[in-house]
Amino acid sequence: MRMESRPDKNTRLIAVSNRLPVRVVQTDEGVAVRPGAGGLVTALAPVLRDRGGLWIGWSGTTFDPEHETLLRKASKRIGYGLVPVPLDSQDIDDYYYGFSNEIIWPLFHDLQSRCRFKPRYWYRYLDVNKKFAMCIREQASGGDYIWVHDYHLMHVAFFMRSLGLTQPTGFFLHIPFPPVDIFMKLPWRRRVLEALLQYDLIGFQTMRDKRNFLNSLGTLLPGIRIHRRGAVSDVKYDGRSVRVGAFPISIDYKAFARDSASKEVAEAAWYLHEALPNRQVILGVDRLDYTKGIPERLYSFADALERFPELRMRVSFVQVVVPSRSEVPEYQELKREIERIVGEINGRFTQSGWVPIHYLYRSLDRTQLLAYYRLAEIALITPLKDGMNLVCKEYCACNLEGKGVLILSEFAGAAAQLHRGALMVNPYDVEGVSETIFTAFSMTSQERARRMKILRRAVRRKDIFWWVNTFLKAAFARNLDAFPREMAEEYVPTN
Ligand code: ADQ
Repeated sequence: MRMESRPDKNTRLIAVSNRLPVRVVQTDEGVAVRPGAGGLVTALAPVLRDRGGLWIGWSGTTFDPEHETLLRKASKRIGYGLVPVPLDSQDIDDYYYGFSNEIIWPLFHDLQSRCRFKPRYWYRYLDVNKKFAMCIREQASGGDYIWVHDYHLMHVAFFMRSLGLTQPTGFFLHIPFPPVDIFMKLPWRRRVLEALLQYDLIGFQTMRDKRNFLNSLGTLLPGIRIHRRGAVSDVKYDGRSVRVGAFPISIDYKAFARDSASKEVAEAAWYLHEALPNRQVILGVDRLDYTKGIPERLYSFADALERFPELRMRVSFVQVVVPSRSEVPEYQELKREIERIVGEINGRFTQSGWVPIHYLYRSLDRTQLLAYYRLAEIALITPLKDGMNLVCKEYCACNLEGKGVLILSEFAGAAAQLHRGALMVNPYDVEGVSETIFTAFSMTSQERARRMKILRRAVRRKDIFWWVNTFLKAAFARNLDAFPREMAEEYVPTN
């Protein structure tokens, strides 16, 4: 089925993800459909429109038949189909909050002590993945390519096959894949691996994740044959041939560069920086999540103020935290912890006319977000582990004057592509991060411009459209010679 080098014109694309690219929300006037944001929608929408495609996913709220009518109308507006998968509140509790976010999310970010391996979660995860497969059966026809996204839906191809569907199906994991010793903790480890091998192509963010996955296959599935060749490997198991590759996701570089050059953004940036005169702005932007390393980052900043008093009055740290999973007690606890640390540091260092940390707990509109990207002299992006991290790429795309310095965690997937221009840090190393903050602060404008040029080029060359094309090319290519080893960048620490 996948023998052409590209999907031909008649191949319809069906995207499948936990969430639809729109949200169904309750407003004062009743239920409404709002557009979802994010790179994935930007990248897939033109392909879906072009091919009369579909997007299948959860609408973000418990199912009501009225939603289908609303989504049908919205489909007409946006130019491709929107098909909701009906989930009830027990599904959402046990499949979404439970299996996906209390087991797979922490485990795959190497934080196994946060996992709650409740069997109930597993059974519900299987039920919901089957619901997705049944929805695909209702919608799909012979010439479709099914592209399933992320850790909530690892079993969809398995259920598709058991329902007799044979369409070529790809899977992309947006989060990291853990090393085998950690993956082994998952009580259902073998079943998850075997289910993943029902896809025809499995994509990871980095070579690190791909290698971890192949090592788990080699350890847990005797008899598997892995041909590691280049950036896309070939795996043979149980009479099937499966492709496994690394495809670093990215952003719509041109749109970020263009929009950050707008008058509106320039003005917003000017006003925000005017309020912080004669200071370098250090910026952190993250979803509220324990994987993003926010407390560790705050402690590093405090250490920098302590050991490098030259920084006092001369830097302002703006930390934007976007609300996320706010119904979960663990996330509420993290919010309280962050607020306590911010209070402690500000209480200790604030002087007349200078507050060291500006803490924003809210979602910013695009103009505001881009204004912060444009004005910040330093971006401090230090997740404990991250599939890719798009914020660092967005920061580079918006850095039109080349005056910004990117400090980046070694454990972000983006490290593989950006390590040549960024200052790399281990987010657990408080003193190392603090010294790097001082290095960035002291960096000459020539060195900043040199590094930012490298960064911007890297993001521009492999943007979100490159990502979609490369994944689909790997799905349809006759052979894998087009994916040589050199294509796969990797970060290797130097000290
Ligand atoms: P996330 O964990 O959500 O994504 P990230 O890649 O950084 O992390 O994306 C966050 C997105 O939210 C960015 O596009 C950013 O613009 C937006 N955003 C951030 N702050 C905002 C704010 N204050 N207001 C509005 N929008 C804001 C998961 C994985 C990542 C992987 C992506 C994509 O965890 O590792 O990079 O998927 O595959």
